Amino acid sequence: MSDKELTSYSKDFLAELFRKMVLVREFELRAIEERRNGLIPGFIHSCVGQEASAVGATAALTQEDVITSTHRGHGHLLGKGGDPKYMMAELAARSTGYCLGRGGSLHLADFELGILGANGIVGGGIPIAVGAGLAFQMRGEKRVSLSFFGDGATNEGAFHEALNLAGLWSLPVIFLCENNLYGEGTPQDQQAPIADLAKRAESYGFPGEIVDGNDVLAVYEATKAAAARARAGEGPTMIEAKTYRFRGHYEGDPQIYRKPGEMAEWRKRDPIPNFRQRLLDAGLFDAEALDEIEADVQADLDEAVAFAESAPAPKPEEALAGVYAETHDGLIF
Ligand SMILES: Cc1ncc(C[n+]2csc(CCOP(=O)(O)OP(=O)(O)O)c2C)c(N)n1
Ligand SMILES: [Mg+2]
Repeated sequence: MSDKELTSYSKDFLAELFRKMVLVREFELRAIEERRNGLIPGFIHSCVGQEASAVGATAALTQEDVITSTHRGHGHLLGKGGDPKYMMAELAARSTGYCLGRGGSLHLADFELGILGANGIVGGGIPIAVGAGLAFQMRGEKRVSLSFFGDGATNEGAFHEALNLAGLWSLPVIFLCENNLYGEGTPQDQQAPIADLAKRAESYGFPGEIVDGNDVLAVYEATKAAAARARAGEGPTMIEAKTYRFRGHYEGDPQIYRKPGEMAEWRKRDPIPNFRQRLLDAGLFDAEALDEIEADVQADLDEAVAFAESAPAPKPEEALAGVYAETHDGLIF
């Protein structure tokens, strides 16, 4: 648990952290339900259980800062201000979705909100975040780029190349590893020779820090400090948020790889009920106020599902629109 007193934060800020974590959890559960109902085609990699890292990290960024995300990215997007209506419509392959219904979960993006994109390629977002950080440095902008990725991604070449350059050039980048102990069905101890992945940062010349990834305030504080370092020109930071996913790698995953008792242990550390209890114990909110936030989230999600249902699918004849760009002399690429 983060050591700072809850009362040192504003009530609005704490309520917003709670609301966003509930939104992420309930968005995922609703998307899973709507997939069963036939509204959503394709895979869903939900981040149920990992809400604190998504919400805590993005709460420490400004709108001008950017993120890159993963195949498990709905929480990252919602944290950064993504609209559940456009997300739900995109998941449902409707023309009103973020990518006009052509991309789905793995391609969600909103450049205006600094969301440079989810990514179906494991580790694929990490070099993109480094490129954004390089652009900010070259333009003299005090912006920060944050890349979310999983434990499995830290075994990809792209991770090592990206961290090396970011360290060499002191780029304003935060590498936020959500270590949920598995890469698909492979336990972390069968895919890497070390358990604490944050150690990898040291070999690229910058600090790596481990935080309780189920404590939204701990992740927020670590990210805030890393963002301050980046803005001061002191270079990158890696944050390893230790966490756990409560559902399968994808919906339908039989999850035969889980260690006995592991889920029950992590369930005790569920980020949302624990944060709710902290807010109640501190006397900052009563149960009714928090219930109301939960009810508001459900209303927003009802609206998001209705928005997705009411929209048409993209037209086949428009399939190539936006794929090619015309140059000044009319050539199409
Ligand atoms: C380059 C690449 N290799 C393999 C895959 C297949 N794949 C999709 S998700 C995944 C596991 C990723 O594990 P991790 O980075 O820990 O993220 P998590 O799923 O745990 O959030 C794999 C191997 C892929 N999409 N891209
Ligand atoms: Mg993982």
